Amino acid sequence: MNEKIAIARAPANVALVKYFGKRDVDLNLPAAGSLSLTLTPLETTTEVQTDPSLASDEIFMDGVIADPSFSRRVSGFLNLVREMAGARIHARVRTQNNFPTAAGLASSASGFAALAVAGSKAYDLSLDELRLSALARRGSGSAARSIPGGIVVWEKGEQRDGLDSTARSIADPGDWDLRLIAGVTDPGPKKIGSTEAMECTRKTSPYYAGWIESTRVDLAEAIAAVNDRNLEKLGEITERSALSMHGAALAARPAILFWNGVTVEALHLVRELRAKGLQAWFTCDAGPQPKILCSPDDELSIADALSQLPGITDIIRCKLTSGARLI
Ligand code: 2P0
Repeated sequence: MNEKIAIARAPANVALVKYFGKRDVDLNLPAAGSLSLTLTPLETTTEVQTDPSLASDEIFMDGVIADPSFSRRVSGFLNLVREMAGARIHARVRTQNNFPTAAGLASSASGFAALAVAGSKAYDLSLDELRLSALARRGSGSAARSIPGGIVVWEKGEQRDGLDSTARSIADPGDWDLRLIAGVTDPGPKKIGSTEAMECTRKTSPYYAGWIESTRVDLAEAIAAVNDRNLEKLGEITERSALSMHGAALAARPAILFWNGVTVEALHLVRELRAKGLQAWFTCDAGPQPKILCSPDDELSIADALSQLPGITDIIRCKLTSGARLI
């Protein structure tokens, strides 16, 4: 196999119905389905260049050699791609995010989605969207959801091999104008990784079973709310899914607390804004950054209120976009 280059760009996604718990850790198979928004402007751009002269993979993040644990994760993912392609040749990978890495802003989702698209192309694999989604999932569960665009459902799947645990779009970006505002409270990397947090919650939280059961109901109701374009209903499900996820994690032993004080203030703010008649609903992932689902009409007032909250250092206004693609 000769030298080949492919470059892909993938958007981040934020789940409204959260994924938090695995039925298979090695294959990144979720214990329940989830629903997310594929969002611009948060994105990762990744170049994969196969090179017969390399003795091992070379991974660069933002122009410098990546740290060993990240490099091992990327190389492990490339091994899957090589296995599928029947190839042995190593690759040089250059990846770049346009937002803080590993801070609960979904960098692993956009990162592994971009790597799946660029890597499969560089190794001459021809994969359709569902197979790309299943491949991206092996790198990071939520990456499955950054392959399609718009509003996305990632199925739990029933098969043990996980080939039916893939993500698909249930609404295109132009079908419904939803907005999401991400507040940055702390751009540093999070204290506990998602996999470790999920496994600790699954094994020790007395609320884990209830959390997974409630997610099944939330997912069905959220899909119906999307089909009806009912923002009120989707917002209500969004906020309760996030709070239930964090509740289950808080009840783990030892307790997992992703939030800081600003996250809590942001939740109070969202509830106050809603009491004043604005359409705003809180969500938060495996980090302290508050995120607000809102209507386009209320977006600017909500962004303004969030940016004035002490401790918010930046806000990122997001809207729906199309999925990962080659550039
Ligand atoms: C989500 N999170 O649905 C949930 C909410 C975090 C909280 O998907 O272990 O980094 O690699 O599958 O993809 C973060 O999960 O975890 C995530 P792994 P990933 O967005």
